[in-house]
Amino acid sequence: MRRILVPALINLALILSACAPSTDANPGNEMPMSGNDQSMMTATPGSMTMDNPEAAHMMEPITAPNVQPATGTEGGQPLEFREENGVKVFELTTKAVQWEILDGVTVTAYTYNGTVPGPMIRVTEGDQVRIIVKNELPDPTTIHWHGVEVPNAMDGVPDMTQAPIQPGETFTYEFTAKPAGTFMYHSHFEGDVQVSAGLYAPFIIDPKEPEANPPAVDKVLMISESLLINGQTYAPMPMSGMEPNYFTINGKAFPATETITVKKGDLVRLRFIGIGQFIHPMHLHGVPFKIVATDGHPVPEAAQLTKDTVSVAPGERYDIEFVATETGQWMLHCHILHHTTNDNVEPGGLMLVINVVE
Ligand SMILES: [Cu+2]
Repeated sequence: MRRILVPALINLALILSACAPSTDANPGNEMPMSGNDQSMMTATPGSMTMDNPEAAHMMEPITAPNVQPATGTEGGQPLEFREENGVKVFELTTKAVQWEILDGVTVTAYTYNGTVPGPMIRVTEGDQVRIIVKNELPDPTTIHWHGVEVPNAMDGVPDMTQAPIQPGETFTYEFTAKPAGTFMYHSHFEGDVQVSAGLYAPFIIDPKEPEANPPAVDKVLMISESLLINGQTYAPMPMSGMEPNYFTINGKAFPATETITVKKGDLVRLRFIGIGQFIHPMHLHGVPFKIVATDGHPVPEAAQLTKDTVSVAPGERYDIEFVATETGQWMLHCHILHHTTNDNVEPGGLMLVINVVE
């Protein structure tokens, strides 16, 4: 596969560099543009806007000077905060690290606080939240609070709602956490590269009124992809020659994914978050589940589908619940079966074990 990928990548670069400049070759582009000002333009995977030299970032390996191995080993862990006059204050630092997705397989990652995913921000609905972001990446960045209802100036869209946070600079986001549900935060600057490189993390808002029937086990599973060619990390995309060869749940590929141990009879909640660039039909063995929330919003009980597979598309969240009625080691995996491989070797990728014990 590597032998195929490398020429494909070179061919693609040659083809794209040969493309004649064109101003109307990107009809599907959602970003507004005026005149020749392309400062707002972010190259969309598959779009033919590569005459813009800015778009070349898509084809380059992810690098940073003096990248060190990550000190943390587990992403998505709760981030500590301090209280200042009733405000919950969190601190994030964006930085590049070497992140191990699998024994002996390491990617160059852009991270929040050194892990993939970044740390989980978990607050209660109505909390006043302040997040201080220091950018230690070699590139500008911003943070978008995906699904959270924030004031426009806090929305994190570069050159639209704020100036990009330049390397070495700090920016402070502040808003009221609402509504309750499963959300995330991620880079919105050259997102095709920075999000794929690891700038994503869960943002959970618990309801003000405690839940009547809280689950015994409550896990967030962020699904993404990586592309490694000859030890170099690239941002994978749904684009010829740029497809991923590794697939991760919370920054790890099977068998490095977490085994979730639950007791027989436990109510289990899994919060799927699609943060990669591909759709993943996640399939649970053993028992069916109910979809209790979509994109953070509760599904009324009468409308909850009972399923054993749910397709999680980029940007989507599905909270599923099931009662672990049977003991044993039950697989949870993507049913696009190429996604359960590591560089074309099965098993791997988007698989994890739900271990139901007495
Ligand atoms: Cu998949």
